Amino acid sequence: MQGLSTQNYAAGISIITFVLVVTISMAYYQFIYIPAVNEKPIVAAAILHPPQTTQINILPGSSQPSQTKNFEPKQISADLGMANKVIWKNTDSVPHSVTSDTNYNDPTFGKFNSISHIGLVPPGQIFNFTFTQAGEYPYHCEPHPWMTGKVSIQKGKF
Ligand SMILES: [Cu+2]
Repeated sequence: MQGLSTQNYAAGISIITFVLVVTISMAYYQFIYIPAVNEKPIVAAAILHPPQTTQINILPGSSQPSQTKNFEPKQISADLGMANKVIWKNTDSVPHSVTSDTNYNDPTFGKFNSISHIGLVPPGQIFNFTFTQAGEYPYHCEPHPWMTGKVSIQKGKF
């Protein structure tokens, strides 16, 4: 009798342990794993890696307030899935930033601010940012706030 009761006890513990493990696994999957996977939006490949890019040059002499031509072109427009990846090339001899006026945060690529990614853009270097949502994105240079520009992203076929 003693042996049987110990066996029943062990079987009971095993079943309870099994049920607990299954419950915890399911809870983890449903409440932790799935929300974490869904946190970043699913974005079309053409938007993440558009076939073309849009280039903006930071012109020599941009750090002079008297010079009105700095980000060139000052305003650009591009379609999602076409050329929504924008590249700023610093052709000046001093560092500049590309900083959102509105502190815009792209759901996939994060802050629209070169300082958050690479810091100031050194002379001869580039900063690129891929916009995954249609909208108007005014920006400026942090050390030289008279330097301003605007990116407009259109929905295109998306
Ligand atoms: Cu600047």
